[in-house]
Amino acid sequence: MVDRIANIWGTRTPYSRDGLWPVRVDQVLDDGIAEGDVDRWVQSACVLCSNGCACDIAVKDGAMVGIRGRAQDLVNHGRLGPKGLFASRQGVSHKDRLRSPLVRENGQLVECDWDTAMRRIVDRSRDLLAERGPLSHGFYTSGQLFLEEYYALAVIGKAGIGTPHMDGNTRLCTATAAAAMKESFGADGQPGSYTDIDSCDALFLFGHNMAETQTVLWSRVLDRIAGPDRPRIVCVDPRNTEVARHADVHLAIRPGTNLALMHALVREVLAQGWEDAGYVRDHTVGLDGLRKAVEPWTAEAAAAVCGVPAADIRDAARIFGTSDRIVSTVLQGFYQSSQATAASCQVNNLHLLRGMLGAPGRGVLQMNGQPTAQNNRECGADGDLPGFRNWENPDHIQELAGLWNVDPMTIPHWAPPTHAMQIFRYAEQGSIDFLWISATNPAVSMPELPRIRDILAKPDLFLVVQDLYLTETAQYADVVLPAAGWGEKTGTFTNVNRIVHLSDKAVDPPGEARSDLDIFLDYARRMEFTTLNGGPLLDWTGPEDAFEAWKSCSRGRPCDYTGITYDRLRGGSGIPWPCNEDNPNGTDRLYGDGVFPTDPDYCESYGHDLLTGATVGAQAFRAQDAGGRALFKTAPFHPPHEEPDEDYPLRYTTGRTAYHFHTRTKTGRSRPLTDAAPRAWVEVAREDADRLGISEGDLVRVTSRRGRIEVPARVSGIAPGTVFAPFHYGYWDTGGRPGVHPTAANELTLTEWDPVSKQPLFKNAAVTVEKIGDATGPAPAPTTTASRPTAAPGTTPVPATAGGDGAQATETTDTEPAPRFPDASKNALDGGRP
Ligand SMILES: Nc1nc2c(c(=O)[nH]1)N[C@H]1C(S)=C(S)[C@@H](COP(=O)(O)OP(=O)(O)OC[C@H]3O[C@@H](n4cnc5c(=O)[nH]c(N)nc54)[C@H](O)[C@@H]3O)O[C@H]1N2
Ligand SMILES: Nc1nc2c(c(=O)[nH]1)N[C@H]1C(S)=C(S)[C@@H](COP(=O)(O)OP(=O)(O)OC[C@H]3O[C@@H](n4cnc5c(=O)[nH]c(N)nc54)[C@H](O)[C@@H]3O)O[C@H]1N2
Ligand code: SF4
Ligand SMILES: [Mo]
Repeated sequence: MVDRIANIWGTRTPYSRDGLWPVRVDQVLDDGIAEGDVDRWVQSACVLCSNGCACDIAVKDGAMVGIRGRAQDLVNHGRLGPKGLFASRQGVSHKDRLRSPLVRENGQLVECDWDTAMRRIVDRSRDLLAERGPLSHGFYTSGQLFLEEYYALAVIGKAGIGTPHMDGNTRLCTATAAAAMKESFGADGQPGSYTDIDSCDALFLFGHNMAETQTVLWSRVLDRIAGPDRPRIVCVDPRNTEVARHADVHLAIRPGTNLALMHALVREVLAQGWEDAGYVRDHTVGLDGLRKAVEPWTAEAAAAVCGVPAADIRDAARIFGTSDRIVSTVLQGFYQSSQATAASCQVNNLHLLRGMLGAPGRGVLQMNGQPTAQNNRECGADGDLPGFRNWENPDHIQELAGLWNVDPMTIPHWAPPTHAMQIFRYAEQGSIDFLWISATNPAVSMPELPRIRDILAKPDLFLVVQDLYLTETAQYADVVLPAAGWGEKTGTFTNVNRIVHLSDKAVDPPGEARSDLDIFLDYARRMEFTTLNGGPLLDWTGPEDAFEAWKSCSRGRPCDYTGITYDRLRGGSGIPWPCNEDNPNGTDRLYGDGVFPTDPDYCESYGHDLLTGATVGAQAFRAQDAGGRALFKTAPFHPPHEEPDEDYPLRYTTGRTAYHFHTRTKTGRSRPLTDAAPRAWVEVAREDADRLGISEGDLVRVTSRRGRIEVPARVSGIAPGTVFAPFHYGYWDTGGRPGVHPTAANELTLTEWDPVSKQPLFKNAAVTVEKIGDATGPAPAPTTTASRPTAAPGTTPVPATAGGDGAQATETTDTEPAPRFPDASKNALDGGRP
């Protein structure tokens, strides 16, 4: 047994370059349950991050009593991380679950039956459609539903109602991943694969604390590091994360300066002649523009802006310029920071310059965060059109209209789709009067919470909230719909490297709760949405129908699912798309042939100006004549809009800890995880703490122009001048609203977004920090992660977190041969390149 709270990544199973990552099956069963007691194991995958670890759920007497990783799956080779082990079941099996719908009566939410709740929604929907038309309706969904559910919602919104006001919390999450891939390659779709980690010589993590946020993927990296020929690691992050601790080069840059650093890296690669001239000539357009844009950015110039030594920037550039096989990952330190899309595209540019794409060990992972974010983007329950279709291409609209048998003019395409921040703006201004929120908790997760709370509380906004729990957001609703959660419904979802998993229903949902798919289908039926020949728009009876319908929609598009069936997903490993007649076993990595989806008739987007966000348009895009080649795109650097000044002298950034997921609706209901990270804190550098008279554990007030939080200080290894707050700590477990000591990181963040991806800037704000109370002990922050304390001179460090009895899991190694991608040889093509 291993304490998997203290030991987040479990026991090492080292392997060498081009080896197979060994199997290690991680398992927990409830106290008092032996393996022989389990009635059945039901196949699923974990929904507590985008890594998509495959698992089996142990069921006994109709309840979930344990979980184990699936040895045969390409993603995790049997492993699970702390959240998967200790929050999957605990997160949905809690007594707080919503068991029946609620409607507001005289200001109070009261229980009711489904008919009453749905009638209230449908009445309001019909009235508003008649009076004000489709633009009165907004839908704000998630990165945590299943593919089938998104596709249903997309068809309802786009073909039933015809509103452009649809988005997901994916806007807060990985809108920039999608945007960067569209700008560089012409369409969304992850180029790389996790198997590239097995083969790489160098691994660059750009604003990605993988050790805490994809713990099982980090185990894979740790196993390479422990092996005979470890890859070199470069970490770009202002905090001393576990990634940084293993890095050969740690660039602890100032938040908001990513693009300056990236310009310097690109410039150095070009200046040293490290680019692959043949690849660039054959497979890209736009090198001259790129060269010109980065010209001023010497390592010294970037060092001055980023606050790191020029020599370190050169070292990082040398590793990129001279390694044979390089993998890069990009996540929120880039996506939620200043100039997000431009900075993320520079990562693509580095790979294009060196031809580091589409071969083993050579790949980019523009990461996802949420387990099913990818599916929202594919299915179009966000601002995208289903199947990565281009809203500016009339033929693509016509295709969808044909598929759904509706008038093409119903499908919104006359202007760019409305992004989440704009949906809330319209609700604030009153043009959106009907807002349906599913599987997301904006009262904690959106920027500038005082404003978000005011919007949600508006009396004339009709608010529907569909969730597992009575969240901070649900407390503002007019109608609350109780949803079935993970393990209680069937559906599919797709992880970072395009691997599709099936999650089968293991147990019944509590009380009257119904799956999100059932709820959406019920709404569609009651609204009597029809096709052109008068039949029902959605005649699906369950998830498999929805999946089959989605397959037709995906046919011929980059995310082609036509070769996948529920049956094929049962029993073995998940399958990476595209999976079709040409690729019956799926596709491990994209772009091995150097052909990109930039054909103007096929591409998902004609792109944007990366500085302003202005759309390029069909004509100008065609004039670039990319036709199958990738695009070098960039923008000039500009500093974040809110920079430190005299009143607010520190840079404020936010993010995650290994032990919690988002607003803690699941992990906050798991004892081992809450014990490991019970309450909020803020991380302050030793230098700043000493200057401000702050000691470990002191209560401090962090103030921005928008609000304040009051939390204990952790004196940590963060870059001086920067403070960090985890964004997990809302108010559901402390009375519902911010009390005397507010804790939610988003009290302080600002209403601003990237011009291209429209992703909000959660990672740059200016704040001031002051001590308001003496410590009663160390800050309640984990000591096993980036938040580990630095000991003050002459004091003893705070002891490491240990989980205790509740946190034990078994690890079984060498039970089975490690899985390998079936067409490894086909996909391992080097295309003649060395
Ligand atoms: N344990 C856990 N795992 C999760 C989640 C969770 O809530 N908890 N959520 C999942 C989801 S939805 C997502 S999106 C991912 C997010 O995964 P990550 O992106 O890895 O997580 P974050 O902590 O948001 O941010 C990563 C790092 O960015 C750094 N950073 C801050 N500002 C800047 C900057 O300006 N530049 C650079 N280069 N770095 C900066 C922070 O110090 C932080 O360490 O995690 C997924 N996995
Ligand atoms: N300051 C700051 N803010 C951030 C971030 C940051 O780094 N810093 N990160 C941003 C990012 S990347 C993300 S992804 C967001 C996450 O922000 P949210 O999406 O608001 O966070 P969650 O707590 O995951 O909310 C998901 C909700 O869905 C419910 N739920 C779970 N499963 C189901 C289901 O099957 N059906 C239904 N109907 N409901 C379900 C859960 O109970 C929960 O209430 O936060 C963003 N906000
Ligand atoms: S790494 Fe992510 S998907 Fe895997 S077990 Fe942990 S939370 Fe779940
Ligand atoms: Mo996310």
